[in-house]
Amino acid sequence: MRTRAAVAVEAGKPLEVMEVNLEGPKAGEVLVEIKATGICHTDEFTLSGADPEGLFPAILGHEGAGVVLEVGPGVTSLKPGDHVIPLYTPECRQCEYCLSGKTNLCQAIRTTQGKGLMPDGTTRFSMLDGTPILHYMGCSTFSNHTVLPEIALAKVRPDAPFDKICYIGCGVTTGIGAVINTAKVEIGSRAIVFGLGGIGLNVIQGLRLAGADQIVGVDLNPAKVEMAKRFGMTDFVNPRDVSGDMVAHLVELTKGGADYTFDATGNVQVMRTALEAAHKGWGESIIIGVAPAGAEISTRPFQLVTGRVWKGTAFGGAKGRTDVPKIVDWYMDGKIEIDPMITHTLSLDEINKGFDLMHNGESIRAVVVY
Ligand code: NAD
Ligand code: DAO
Ligand code: ZN
Repeated sequence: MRTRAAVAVEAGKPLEVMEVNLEGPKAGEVLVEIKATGICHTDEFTLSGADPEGLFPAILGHEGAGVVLEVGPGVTSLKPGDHVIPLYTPECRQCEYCLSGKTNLCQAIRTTQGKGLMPDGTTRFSMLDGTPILHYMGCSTFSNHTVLPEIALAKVRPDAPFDKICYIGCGVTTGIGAVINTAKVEIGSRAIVFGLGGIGLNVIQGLRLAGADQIVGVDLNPAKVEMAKRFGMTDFVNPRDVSGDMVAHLVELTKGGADYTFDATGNVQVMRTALEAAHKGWGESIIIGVAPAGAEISTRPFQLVTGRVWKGTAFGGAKGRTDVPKIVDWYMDGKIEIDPMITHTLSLDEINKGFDLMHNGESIRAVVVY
């Protein structure tokens, strides 16, 4: 079939909206009509060329929601008409990683997904002249139609709005999951969140859900304050307003250091501050941000010797097929909020505007509605 997609032709160039060819689903695969997709910082990271694993030409986008149109041979858990959210972290429930119960990093299709290919080693997308186009994070939601492996789709309730629940495909789940699955924050905790963007705000609402007493937000952009307060931030620190040592300031503000700190900036200096602002003896610091290629983190080992713990999280530690439908229910039941974070809605033709809004710090989430 033919469909319309925003193609990342090469790094550092705007996306080009064009008609592309899409082959139907092969064994174990599913054809999905994408109804809405968020634009995440990670798409920007890859498009900019800063992602060492970025491949081109490709169809980016990994934060979508849509409807199953057709299933390939052997697909048993989905049927045409089902509403789904694509998963860049699949859940096969059979691999060593899935069965370990210790991680959400299913490895069933890791190798081919990392190469921009379907599990059989081929791509379903091509340009009208036949040039192959690669998949991205196994999702490629910047296309009106896409093909995914069955294990990379979460079936969700049909009454949930696509233009809101697409955000559960990355930002919402990553932020809330970092709090609940990775940090396992307890009621009454003190926490610091570095970076109040699309991920950090969801860390904040996760902390509120978990019953944290103090939620300190840190950002260089004061325009983020109002929204962060709305989601539960109790204190705000702009590093530019702190004249002395930032760690000492945060330790004093949290009366000895935070029980949990979260980096949602991707800046390795911030990651160090986050670790060192965690409470001596038990504080845990969770890295969510994706740092530039070649960047390294450092601290004095004594910070760990004295009980601080450094952890990282991908997709908030969520097992997609199991957890994503539950998070959709939380949204529909009013347990979590999404609507205020969708600051801009665009058409596919306007997708590059979504990247501009992100660069300028003007959007939390821009969503493309097909
Ligand atoms: P965003 O651009 O919306 O937000 C980043 C925020 O950090 C902005 O508000 C910015 O002002 C602030 N910031 C930047 N530098 C800062 C500094 N030095 N000190 C304080 N604040 C600073 O980005 P986002 O969509 O929220 O994504 C955040 C990070 O999370 C990115 O690195 C992204 O790639 C990563 N991410 C990780 C996962 C995962 O599974 N681990 C998933 C999605 C995104
Ligand atoms: O299993 O080796 C692996 C890698 C899984 C990829 C996890 C990516 C998470 C961070 C990227 C940000 C996603 C938007
Ligand atoms: Zn698996």
